[in-house]
Amino acid sequence: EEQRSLLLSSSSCFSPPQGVRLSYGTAGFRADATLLQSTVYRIGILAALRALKMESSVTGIMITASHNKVTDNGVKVADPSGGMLSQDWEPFADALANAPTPQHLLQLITEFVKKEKIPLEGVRPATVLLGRDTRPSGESLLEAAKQGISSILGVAAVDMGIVTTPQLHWMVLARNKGLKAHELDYFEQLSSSFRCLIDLIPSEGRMSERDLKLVVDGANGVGGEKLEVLKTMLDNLFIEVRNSGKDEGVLNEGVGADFVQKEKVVPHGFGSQDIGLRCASLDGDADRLVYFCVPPSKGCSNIELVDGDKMLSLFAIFVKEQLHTLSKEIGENTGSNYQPRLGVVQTAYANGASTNFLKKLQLEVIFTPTGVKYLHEKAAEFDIGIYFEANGHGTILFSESFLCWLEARHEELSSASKGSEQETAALRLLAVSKLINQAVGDALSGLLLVEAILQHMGWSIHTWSELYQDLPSRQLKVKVVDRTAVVTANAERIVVRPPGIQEAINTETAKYPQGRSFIRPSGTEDVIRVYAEASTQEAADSLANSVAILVD
Ligand code: 16G
Ligand code: ZN
Repeated sequence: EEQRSLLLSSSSCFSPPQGVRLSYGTAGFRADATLLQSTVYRIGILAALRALKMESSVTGIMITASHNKVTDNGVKVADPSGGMLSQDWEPFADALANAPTPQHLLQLITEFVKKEKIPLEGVRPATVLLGRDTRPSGESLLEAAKQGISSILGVAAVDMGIVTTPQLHWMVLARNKGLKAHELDYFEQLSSSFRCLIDLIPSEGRMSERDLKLVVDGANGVGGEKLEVLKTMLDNLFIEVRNSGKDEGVLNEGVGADFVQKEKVVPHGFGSQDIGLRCASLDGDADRLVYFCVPPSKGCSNIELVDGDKMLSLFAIFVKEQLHTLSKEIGENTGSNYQPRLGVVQTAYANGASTNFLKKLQLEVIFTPTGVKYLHEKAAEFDIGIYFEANGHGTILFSESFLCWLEARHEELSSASKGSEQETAALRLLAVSKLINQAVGDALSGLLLVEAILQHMGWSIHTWSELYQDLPSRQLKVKVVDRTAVVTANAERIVVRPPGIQEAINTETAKYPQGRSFIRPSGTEDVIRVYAEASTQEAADSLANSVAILVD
């Protein structure tokens, strides 16, 4: 009864916006910030219920609209695992957001609590961690989330302040493992595992000071701000942060990983003074990362882009090399028969050249639909699963059982053959598992891993970039009335509805050497996205255009 009246009174302060239907898309709710008060309040309720349902654990709420414009905002929930909200709760999120009155809302909650058997009374207190990016609207939305959380008895909200999306996910995971989960602990873990990887580099590989310099575009968002702190804890890497959000620039405007990856041009604040330097770009909430080089001459405006596919390739090469070393025999010791399963996960957007490259490395390549939750889930099926979207979101997941085995193996090796290449390989993999965010793709930890591996290999960004040559590609979007009319299968690589379209796409594609094209409904906008690649840029453009006409 107390619970009922609490919910009724608090929800009366948050009426949903008129005439808009919100849906928990690929990455939570996103809209113009002025529309989101009631949704965020309701997501506060959901995250609190989720924490109670999962045996009074810790869940999280992140308020961000990532790479979208500064006036937008959004909200998403981190599950106790640190990953995305379990997909079977998404319909409940939709229903909550769209309930027209407090009475409807209460009824929905009552039914859901019953159906899911969520314990409301006599339970241990649960916690929801709250975070937000640098958007000005974040402060009042965070208040709304707090109101939602505290309208569920037995659940406390803890405000982590302005954090990157991956930091918030990391904190949720750390708290549920009973570990320290403050921002300083995060920085500590990243910087110490980075140092560990650097210390394990064979001495002949050391780079010159100039090669240790990296210039980072912070998208005028939270990532740049955090990197300014993190970089002071690092030796052996000299980071200059631009677009850190401290000066004039606007969040995501002409800057950031999404802009750089889609437009293939240098972000604001970069130019001819950076020719020859290694550059990287974060997105607005620092869960995406791409690398790039400023083009050598004025006439050529296209940057040399090193995207998520190439990060995946770099990580895969390094991990595979360590696994190989680890499996080598040492003297009488026959090593171990255990063969950990290494797999990589991509989406249809992965450049065809990257998929070929990975297959040549004899890696198991799996495809999933677009969206972190799908990739993450697949990667988690391997002992070591590496996933990346071409747009720069990705990470490496290590299974608990593999890590246990690795710890034990390392113990064994360090007593039997300390300093052996096998022991060093084990140490490297352990360091990678601590450096790379196990909850979600993280631009800051990804950046440190890239830097450590480049130093380990003694590679320049060009050596890395030349692992393979990207096929020219083009992305277009077509505005449509009803994007749900397009239904895809086979990880979005085939259209099954409307009938006939796939055949027409096949006919167009067949006209181009190395042609590949697909369409899919966006999960975040009312558009159908078109992707095409072919052996030349002209061909890719022309294929994309003719496929776009089929959609119209
Ligand atoms: C969201 C997804 C991202 C995906 C993008 C596709 C998360 C955290 N983010 O930003 O992974 O690439 O949507 O957008 O899942 P689209 O469906 O509009 O093409
Ligand atoms: Zn993002």
